[in-house]
This record gives sequence, C-alpha cells and structure tokens, in this order.
Amino acid sequence: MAQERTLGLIKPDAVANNHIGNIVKRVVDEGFTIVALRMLRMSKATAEQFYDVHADKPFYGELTDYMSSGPCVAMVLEADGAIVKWRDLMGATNPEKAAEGTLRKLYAESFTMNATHGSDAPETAAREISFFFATSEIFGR
Ligand code: IDP
Ligand code: MG
Repeated sequence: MAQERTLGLIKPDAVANNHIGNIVKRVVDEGFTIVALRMLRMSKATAEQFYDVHADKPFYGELTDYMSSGPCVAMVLEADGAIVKWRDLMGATNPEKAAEGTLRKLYAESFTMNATHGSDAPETAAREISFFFATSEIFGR
C-alpha cells in the first residue's frame, strides 16, 4: 500500500480527560509518523465549517457546540494506508460498538464526545489537512 496522510484530531473530551499522551503514544506505537501537530480551539463557526458535510444531521448543533467547547490536538499522520489504518485504530463512531483496544473504546465519553476524529477518504484527508495546516507546517521526510 502507498504512503498516505490523514488528519487526526484528539477531540475536546479526550484533551480535557488528559488522554493526549496515551493517544500520541499509541499513534507512534502503531507505526504512524507524526508529520504535523498543533493544539487549537475551534470557534463555533470554524467547527460548523469543518463539519459542513453534516449540516443537515440532527446531531450537527450538539457536535459543533462540543467541538468548539475546548481545545483539540490536530495531527497529520503518515503511514502506509494511513486513512484506513487510523480509522481502524479509532474504532467505530459509536464507542459502544467500538472494538476492544480501540481509542474510542478506551477513551470516548459518548457517541458525540468520542475522543478522536479521522478523515474518511483521500479527498477528505486533503481538505482536512489543509483546513488546519499550511504546507510549511508539515514536516515530511
Ligand atoms: P466519524 O467521526 O466516525 O467519521 P461521522 O459520521 O462523520 O463519524 O460523524 C462525525 C461526528 O459526529 C462523530 O464522530 C460523532 O462525534 C458525531 N456523531 C455522528 N453520529 C452521531 C449520532 O448519531 N449521535 C451523536 N453524535 C453523532
Ligand atoms: Mg466522519
């Protein structure tokens, strides 16, 4: 499989619950290279823009309130097949359905407050990486 990049977020619940270190250690242990990393807090408007694909969903208001409620850690992760690999490591969106050992099983608080985000396809990865990082802030080899 080809080297690929994906956008990972450690969401506000996981930051507030002090899981940054646990999650970053897992990222490294699973063989990703972190090529960019930054802590940031989204405004409500920025969260709405980031999740605009879900604007018509019933959970959009709750989701964007939550995502703007505190800081996130944004990361660009590089690996062979990084997009699927990171989504596998995160586990199912609903933490009650997430497999044992996945980040959402271990660290999520609820369906909405589910610890991590990951891009779901090459096009969304490209959009989401450039949403948070300038090319000059990404340190690939
Ligand atoms: P994903 O994060 O696994 O890609 P999406 O379907 O893209 O899942 O949804 C984005 C985020 O919206 C989820 O991670 C979760 O925080 C929230 N969310 C999705 N579906 C629901 C739901 O049915 N109830 C509550 N929150 C939801
Ligand atoms: Mg998604």
